[in-house]
Amino acid sequence: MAEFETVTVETDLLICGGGMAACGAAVEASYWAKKHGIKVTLVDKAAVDRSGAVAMGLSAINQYIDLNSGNNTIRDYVDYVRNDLMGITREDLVASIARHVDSTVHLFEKWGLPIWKDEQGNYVHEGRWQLMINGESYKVIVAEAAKNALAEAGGEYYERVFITHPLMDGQKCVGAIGFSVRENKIYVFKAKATIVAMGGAVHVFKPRSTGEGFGRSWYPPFNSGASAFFTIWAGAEMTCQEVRFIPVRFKDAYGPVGAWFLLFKSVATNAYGDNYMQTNAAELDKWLPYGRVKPCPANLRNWLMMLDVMEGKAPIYMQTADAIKRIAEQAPDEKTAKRKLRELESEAWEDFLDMTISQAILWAATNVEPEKRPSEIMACDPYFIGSHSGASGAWVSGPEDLQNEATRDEYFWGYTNMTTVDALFAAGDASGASSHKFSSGSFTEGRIAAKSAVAYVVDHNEPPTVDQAQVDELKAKILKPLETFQQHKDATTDPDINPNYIRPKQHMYRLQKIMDEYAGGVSAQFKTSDKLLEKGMELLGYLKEDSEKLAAQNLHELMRCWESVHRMYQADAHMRSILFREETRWPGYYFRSDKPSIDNKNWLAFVNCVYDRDKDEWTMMKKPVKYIVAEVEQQLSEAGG
Ligand code: SFD
Ligand code: AMP
Repeated sequence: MAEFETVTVETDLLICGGGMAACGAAVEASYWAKKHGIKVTLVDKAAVDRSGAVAMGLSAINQYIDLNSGNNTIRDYVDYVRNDLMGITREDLVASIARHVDSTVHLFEKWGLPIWKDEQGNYVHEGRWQLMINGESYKVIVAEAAKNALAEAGGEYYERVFITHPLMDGQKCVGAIGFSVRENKIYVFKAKATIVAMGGAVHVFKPRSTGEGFGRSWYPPFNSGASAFFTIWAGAEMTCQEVRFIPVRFKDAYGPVGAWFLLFKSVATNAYGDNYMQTNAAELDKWLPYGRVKPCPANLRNWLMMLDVMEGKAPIYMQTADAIKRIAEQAPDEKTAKRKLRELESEAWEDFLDMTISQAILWAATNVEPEKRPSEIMACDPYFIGSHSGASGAWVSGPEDLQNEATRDEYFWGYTNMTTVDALFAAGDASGASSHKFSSGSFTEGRIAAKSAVAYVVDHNEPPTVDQAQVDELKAKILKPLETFQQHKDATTDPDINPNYIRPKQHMYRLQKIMDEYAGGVSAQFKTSDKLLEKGMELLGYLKEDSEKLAAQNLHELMRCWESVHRMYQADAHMRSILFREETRWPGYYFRSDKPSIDNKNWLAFVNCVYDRDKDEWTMMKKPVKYIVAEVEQQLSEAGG
């Protein structure tokens, strides 16, 4: 096998990932690093300019509180998030991000991000909390700011280095290990504090687009569960691992719906023209108190749609033509109406071109004129994205000043955004129970985590102890698939068919089949049960055994091997958490047929879990949901929550 050089990088603060949260962390950490003489290092598996979920750009900034307007308060946002997550949220974390997010958005604008303005020069809101942007180059702008900040503070960044594992000194994280996806190099990063910001996970479940469309999913194919694996392997307490996210999107190319529903006030209907949000409204009473909150929680919006699909009333359509016509008709005269119509048409196309270019291509390829006929929408496949309307991630400490007597012991243990593992911080999709951060909130949480991690380094400024035996062991483990391939490749004539190994694609397909059929994927109409989960977990156990036989032909495949292993741990945590929570709380995300209703009496609680890598054992636990404002508790209990 080819020789691998080991590159050792010694730093004070290590930022794993180069997405929104990592860039926020780099900007903020660099500011404090200069003051304290601290070295900051960022490492991304890809090129920061176009990595992560924002790679293709976005057409909206989904979290902006607009505190200066006086129309909204932090409390309003916290209420919105808690209700959207059916009561399960860490209010302290949500509030911590919300109180700083506006300043992040103003920074984006200063750095050159075009935010839509109306004739009076005010931001154009998509909805109450969302702003419209010309965001094709959003990530490039944010990456430039992060790189400039690092350069000014003497920091550095590494691109195309895939992080596989944390480095541990007992219960403390002392850095990370990974490999270059282009050169034969292993990277050992030794750090006094580490921030995990490697996004969420897709392709844990079988996607709707397979074969020739494989890779076209809503969530970017390159986010593959690295954050979850890193924190799980380090022994960090994880939360909300059952809270997957299934967005509703334009069918097959996954174009966004937010602008249609919120900005254009469009309606979606079944094939017979019925608005399922109205015709199925009675169903909402089964999911109280959240069934009757405004806006209706995302999973319940999905659920009302799915009920029609299950009754054979598909396809489901976004009535784009009606929405455009309705807005144009409000114009005072015909000439203005015509101009408005043209404007709306171009906004509709731009919404896709800024964020999901393939949807515009699909519209063009299938002769869709949104002003003339409706377009199909559907529920995508399940994703793990704690920064959006899912909630999975690590359990992190909240800020001290937002705790009250009830929350302090549960939600606060020192440095803000530190996980339960010493010196290990998490932000963005990597931290859980603080949904609806989106791009701006993830960047903000990266800033919060970085400020706190720098404070940790200042307080614990001793060199990390990294055991060489651990590094050697991990290095051998990481490179093993290359060795396995070389050793056995000549046993057969087709490298895909070989009794001695499993290739990463086969491994991923097997994982996806298990999750799809047993854990409530697309084919199972998002339904599962205790019995299905138990069987699925047994099968996942065999896959775990076979992971020892993963084989990689080259560096690219080596990355694919580790992506699949990362996803497998995310899958494990997910199934265990669904099984542990003995109710259905988020119909529209998943439905447990053996426990088909919400049980606020017993399960208005977090499901947390911890993995012991030495024993290969999981511990499941229930953690209380506490509110940072006491009246909320009161209101909820009066409403049966
Ligand atoms: O509306 C490793 N999101 C939207 N947010 C908005 O504000 N507005 C929108 O319009 C949004 N839309 C949207 C969104 C997401 C997606 C997928 C689509 C559309 C199609 C949400 C935000 O994008 C999201 O909240 C943030 O990006 C989350 O930030 P963060 O930092 O947690 O994740 P990231 O940006 O994806 O970055 C991950 C980074 O990790 C790297 N990485 N690095 C080293 N080693 C490994 N093993 C690694 N694995 C991953 C990645 O390369 C990347 O740098 S809307 O349609 O919903
Ligand atoms: P999306 O494009 O679906 O990610 O939506 C962007 C933002 O709008 C997110 O904050 C969503 O929660 C919100 N949103 C989308 N559709 C609706 C809807 N029908 N009602 C309320 N909020 C919505």
